[in-house]
Amino acid sequence: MQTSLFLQPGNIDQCQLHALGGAEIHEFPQAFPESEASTLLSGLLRDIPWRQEALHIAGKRINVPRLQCWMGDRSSLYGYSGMRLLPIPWHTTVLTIRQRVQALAGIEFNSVLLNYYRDGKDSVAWHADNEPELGTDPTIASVSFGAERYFQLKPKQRGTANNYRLLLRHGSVLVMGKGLQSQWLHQLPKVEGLDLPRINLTFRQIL
Ligand SMILES: O=C(O)CCC(=O)C(=O)O
Ligand SMILES: [Mn+2]
Repeated sequence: MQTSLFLQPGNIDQCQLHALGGAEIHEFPQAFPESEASTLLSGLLRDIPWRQEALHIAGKRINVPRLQCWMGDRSSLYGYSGMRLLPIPWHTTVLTIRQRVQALAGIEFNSVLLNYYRDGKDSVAWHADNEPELGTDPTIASVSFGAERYFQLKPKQRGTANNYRLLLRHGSVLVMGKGLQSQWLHQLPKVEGLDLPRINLTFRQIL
């Protein structure tokens, strides 16, 4: 039977569990094999209409240190840090990626935020993805292509657990489960001297 290929929450041979205090991450280090991941990376670099978004702080426009694209069903309007992002329609390559990710996560997603880190100077600062439109404690699936970078995590309440980090491999998927957005913060720090691009897709369910 087809569904038996996908034991929940994914292909168990390939799944590594990271148990953090009060939260779990399921990592699929090779959800997309090397050559497929490389084809997907170059397709996304070429085809996605990457945009420079900006924050407006104290009357100043500050560019976020990465390029982005918000994609999804028409209803999935999303905003954070004062930004409103209108989704563009699904790109076929991204739909192919979503299919694999949904099978691993065992749930459906109606939107995705794509981030393009052009080199080690691009980054994302400490945050949790806990905007009201994601509901309470959402499951978010994160796909990485390109340069390997560290994903750092720290508990929101200091002293309740040790900080944690994991390497985001080319073609890997992280399924960030319950507790991760409510109890933890995450970031992708800058890397000195890194001259290679990375693309990340975080699949979400906007309610
Ligand atoms: O690039 C990553 O791995 C993380 C991106 C992220 O946390 C986000 O877009 O909310
Ligand atoms: Mn995030």
